[in-house]
Amino acid sequence: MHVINLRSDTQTFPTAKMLEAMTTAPLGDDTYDEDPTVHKLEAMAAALLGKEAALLTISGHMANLCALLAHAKPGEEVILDQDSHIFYYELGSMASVGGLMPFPIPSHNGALDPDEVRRAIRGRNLHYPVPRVLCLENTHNRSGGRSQSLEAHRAVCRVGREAGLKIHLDGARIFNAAVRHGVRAADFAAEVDSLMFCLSKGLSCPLGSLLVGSRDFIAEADRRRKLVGGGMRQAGVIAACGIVALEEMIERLADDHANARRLAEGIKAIPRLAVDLDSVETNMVNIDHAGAGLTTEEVVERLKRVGVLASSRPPRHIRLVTHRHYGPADIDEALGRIADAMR
Ligand code: TLP
Repeated sequence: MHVINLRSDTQTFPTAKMLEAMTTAPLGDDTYDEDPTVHKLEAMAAALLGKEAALLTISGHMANLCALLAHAKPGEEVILDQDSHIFYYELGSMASVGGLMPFPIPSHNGALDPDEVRRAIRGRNLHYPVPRVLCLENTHNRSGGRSQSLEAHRAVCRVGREAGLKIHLDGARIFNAAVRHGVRAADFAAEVDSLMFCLSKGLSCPLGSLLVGSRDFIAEADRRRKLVGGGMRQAGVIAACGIVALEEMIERLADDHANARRLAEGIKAIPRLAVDLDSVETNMVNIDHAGAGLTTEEVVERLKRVGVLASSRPPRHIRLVTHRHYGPADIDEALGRIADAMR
């Protein structure tokens, strides 16, 4: 039985062309700023997102952290969603490494409400930390891959800009958002000071993320990357994959979205599981298993036994993420197995 691994789009392997590119790319020492393949990828990323410069990092977490460290000083405040990846899954690194003060506020279906952001931005007062950064996330992981429209994005960015905040967008899956809304990723980037996107998710690279912004900002972020031990040497081997990803892997994300919808519609027909079809906007499906009377880990374990890997979103959800390795036939196979497992 072949395992159908829907834990995350991070589970994707590099394509044959990526592996070939890794072995043929010209290399140099990136710490000396001499890797031509890194230069090429960073220039491509900056151009694609409409920013002056870009910086390659090992992970999305590192790119987010470098961005925050470059934007804010210790004691300054970062307004962000309490369900954002940065707040929920990044070990509080902004506080432990950077001395930054997170100010978490709720999101609604993955989006921050402009009025709630406005209320969270406190004026200058002897007692308050200085609000410095507003963080956004699109697509939004914990809401099940929901994606804010360009209009919604612009509305919330306007609030941050009017208050003089720096705006950072965790766009780990910004191309999923762009494909979903039929706009350019650069349209989202135009509203923010910095944007991070991942090569290692639906774009299928083995690792790597890019941070984009102004030349001055990227120079600062480069110093922060070194500070957190993220300087690299012949990083062109990573960058070579990224170049292939940017050339070939973006448009196909629409297939992942169609497969997520197929999956969600199938789940709806399985007794004891529930899914909100409206929430399935990109490549993720959050499934409510409360009707099964099992814990999240028990559901994940049952699925594992039938060869379907899911990730847990306790207390009552599991998450399935579609990606390049599985087409409609695999989705149907997974649905059959899930139905068996829940019987
Ligand atoms: N998300 C991973 C896990 O960490 C949950 C996943 O499987 O979805 N921002 C967002 C919105 C993300 O979803 C992730 C990874 C990151 C940042 C961090 O990227 P990496 O894993 O490269 O540090």
